[in-house]
Amino acid sequence: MYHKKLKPFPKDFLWGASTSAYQVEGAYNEDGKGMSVIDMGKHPEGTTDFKVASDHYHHYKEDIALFAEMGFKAYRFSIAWTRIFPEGTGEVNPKGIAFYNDLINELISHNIEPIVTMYHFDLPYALQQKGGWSNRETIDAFENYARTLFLNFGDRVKYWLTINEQNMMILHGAAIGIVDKNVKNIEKELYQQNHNMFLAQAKAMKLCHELCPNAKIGPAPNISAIYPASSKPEDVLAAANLSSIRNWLYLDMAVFGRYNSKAWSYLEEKGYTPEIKDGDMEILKGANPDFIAFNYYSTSTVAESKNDEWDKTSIGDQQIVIGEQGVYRGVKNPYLEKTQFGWEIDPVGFRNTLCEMNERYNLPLLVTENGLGAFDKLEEGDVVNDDYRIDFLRKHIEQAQLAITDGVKLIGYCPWSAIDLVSTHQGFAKRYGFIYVNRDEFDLKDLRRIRKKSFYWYKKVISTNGEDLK
Ligand code: BGP
Repeated sequence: MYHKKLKPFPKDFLWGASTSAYQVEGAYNEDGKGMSVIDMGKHPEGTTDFKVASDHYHHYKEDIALFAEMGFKAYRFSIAWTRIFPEGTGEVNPKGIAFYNDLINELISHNIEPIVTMYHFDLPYALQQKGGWSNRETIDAFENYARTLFLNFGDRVKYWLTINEQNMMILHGAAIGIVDKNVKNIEKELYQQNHNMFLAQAKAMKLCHELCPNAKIGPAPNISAIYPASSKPEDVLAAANLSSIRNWLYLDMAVFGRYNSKAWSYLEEKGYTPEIKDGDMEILKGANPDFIAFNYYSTSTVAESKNDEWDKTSIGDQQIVIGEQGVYRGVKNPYLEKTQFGWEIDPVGFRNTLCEMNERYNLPLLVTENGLGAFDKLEEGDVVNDDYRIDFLRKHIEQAQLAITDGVKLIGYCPWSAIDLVSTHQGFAKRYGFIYVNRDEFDLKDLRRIRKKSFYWYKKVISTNGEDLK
């Protein structure tokens, strides 16, 4: 729809940016931190591990000062479960509590709203050894961890996110590195884990409302509009299939506490249905999110499945869809350009996604990731001319404003990432930040912080509340 006049971004709009603990903090074994599945897992050859990352653990004051200089109203980060409970459960590690207390206080002293992800891919390894999310004891461990977070930080944290990209963990566990490839019938196992994570999320949402009545909590999946390759009805059906499995399974559960019928029928057809115990559905129905946080990078385009061998399930990447036999087949969208890493760039798809979620759930929406991974180049005089990133973000913010004018209740925009950090599976060379961190894949150099061109641009965007995007 064309609009004669655009609505402005709301006055208290949460402009900010995001990171996650294991990708930015480093200090992987300091101050009592336990090992996570990420610390113990393999990372792809030719890419760095996560031991030092951006060393934010030791640089957090300097980093937050830079976020404040950009004018951030909010900062979305995750708490490393293994800093709070080195073994996932049991004794609390006081130094872990102290670190996040300091971090939160530092943000608040700069008038930056902390937005906390409770769990971003880094399950404690001790829990993994006992079966991880396949073991229902992990649900209790998560509830106990959630309680500890609410009791320690709930007086200052008003926005909580339960689990980052649960859907990507289930659909692309191998790319993210959190699934054991040796398990038999891996998908069935993953959908059992999925069910258990849903229960953990529901319990955390309920607990948050009991312990922190003034706080808000929501899920944080990766959501993207799915296009049919053509107007052929079978293609339209395939797009709806993928959307039910990839998007709505996760949000219908978080918001309505139910498995949507198409996703359930898919699980039945494939033999992946999880075991549901007595009382589970009541727990799932009994929790209500206050808002939906979501990560958006790209859209997917699919055609009808030919139900042959070619339609293999993709385990390649979070944003590159290949297909699944009998369900859909991924195709290239001829209207979209790609990033250097092959992800399709679709700002209008961002508006589509926002509008679709608004129509379906009618809840406030918070963007917790969106951004461009690129090989940035540090030039003479500490200059990084990342015009391509500015262009990407500008186009998405323009579409966000159009979506607001369409009636979407968008409360904030926190792109990925506040500062350079390690990618999930493509190393340090794939940079997303407004702030350049001076290190290479394997040479840590001096980890100096350098303002990129996008830093100054975003500062202006925030100071004009999204009016000046030039
Ligand atoms: C999301 C994750 C982030 C982040 C981002 C970019 O899936 O929540 O942790 O890394 O994608 O992905 P990548 O690092 O693979 O480029």
